[in-house]
Formats: sequence, C-alpha cells, structure tokens
Amino acid sequence: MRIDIVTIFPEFFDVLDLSLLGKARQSGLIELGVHNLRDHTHDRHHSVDDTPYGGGAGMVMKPEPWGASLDAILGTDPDPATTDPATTGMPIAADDGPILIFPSPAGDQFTQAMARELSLEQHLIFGCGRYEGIDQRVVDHYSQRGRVRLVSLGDYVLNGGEVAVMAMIEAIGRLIPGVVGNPLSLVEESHEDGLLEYPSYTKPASWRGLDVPPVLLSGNHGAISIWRRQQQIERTERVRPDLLPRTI
Ligand code: 6GU
Repeated sequence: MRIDIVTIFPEFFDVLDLSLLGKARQSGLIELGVHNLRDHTHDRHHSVDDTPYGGGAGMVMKPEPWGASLDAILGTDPDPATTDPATTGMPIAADDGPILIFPSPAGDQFTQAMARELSLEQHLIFGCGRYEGIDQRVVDHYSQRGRVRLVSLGDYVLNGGEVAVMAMIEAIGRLIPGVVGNPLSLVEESHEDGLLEYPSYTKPASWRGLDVPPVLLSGNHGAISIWRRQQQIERTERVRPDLLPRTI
C-alpha cells in the first residue's frame, strides 16, 4: 500500500520509522510519503491560513497550497490554461484510484470495519487540517475528481488531524497482510467480532494474591473457549452495551 500525508508538521510522522509499521516500510509492504504543505506556498511567510469569509474566530487553511500539494501527489497538471482541473487529467476518478481522507470531527466515525475496508486499498492520501479547518472548496473539488472521505476518530476535538491520522494509519497498517507477524493474533481482538476481547493471563499462576482463573490451567480447550466467550459477552454488556445486538 502507498500512503501519502500532507501536513504542516512532517516531523510528527517520524515515529512511523519505529515498530511494526517501520518494519513494514523496510520490507516494502507500506510505502510512505510525508509532504510539507508549506512547500507549496509562494509568499515570504509561507502562509497556509487566512481569516474566514463571513467573520468568526480562528483561521482557515487556504485552498491553493492544498490544491498544489495534492495535485503534485496525484501527478496532475494543475495549469487551468492547459487542462480543466475539474474534469480532466483525473487519475483519481476511478473506483480503484486513491482515496483522499481528511480527518475531521465532522466526518464519519472511524471503526475497525472502516480500517479493514481501507486496508484493502492501493493508495491512501491523508490531508491533515489545522486551525478551524480547510477551505470547503478543497473537499468539493477533489470530490468531483475521485473518492474523498471525511473521517472522525470520535466525539472530541483535537487541534489538528495529525494525531488522528497516526491512529488511523496504525489501525489500517496492521491489517495489511504480512505487517503483523502472526495473522491469528488479529482474529481474536476487540471489535473484530463485534465484542470486546477476553482478559489474558501469563505466568506466574499466582501473583500478589491474585490467581489465574483455574479453567485456563485445565487443559480443557472446549471449556476454555466457552469461558473466553462468556467473558467477552459479560465485558461487552458491562462496558459497551451499545455494541451488542438489540434484543427487542
Ligand atoms: Cl479526525 N480531527 C480533529 N481535528 N479532531 C478530531 C478528530 C479528527 N476526530 C476526533 N476529533
């Protein structure tokens, strides 16, 4: 999978050199490009934001640096004298073209199911907004040219999209075949079957007066499976009843 990120804080993504995703990059399973939005500004101050039309608090990210940066990634000729950028030179128009994702608290909720869907894609492009958001015409323009999604991590507000994109890349990246060493470890996790995961234990069998549940030491695999399933259901009922199918 190819992943491109546009941000005003490229160093933020240095941590993607580490851990499982770093290994996946070294082995070529994930190809990453991090792009500085300010490289596509032409004024002395490299400004990427301006005051909102209509007034109000905060600043809005200007459309031009976004257009230039995204066009450079998409490999299009942005010159309106030679092409109509709304309708021609459209490598992202096809269903199998890149998906452009803007992290936004106003977007669709990011879920394990969405992570799974996105892990099947060839090319994801993340546009990290800051300030009060990006000029709406950027989303509108690229929606005319291809697949664009606004995606939210949850019902709280972050200062910008960077942390959200990091979380999404980790959730998506580990689902790409080969990234996680033992694929079986992906199967029994929270959210994969709609339930939270069961509690896990390792040696010693007794620690600070707390014993491992005896069934796990019994060697009875049928009984262990049943116990783990019960634990999943009990935990989900207690912590996340909203995940359980409705009974009425
Ligand atoms: Cl994706 N972006 C920002 N800025 N805030 C968020 C979010 C995303 N998801 C939850 N809060």
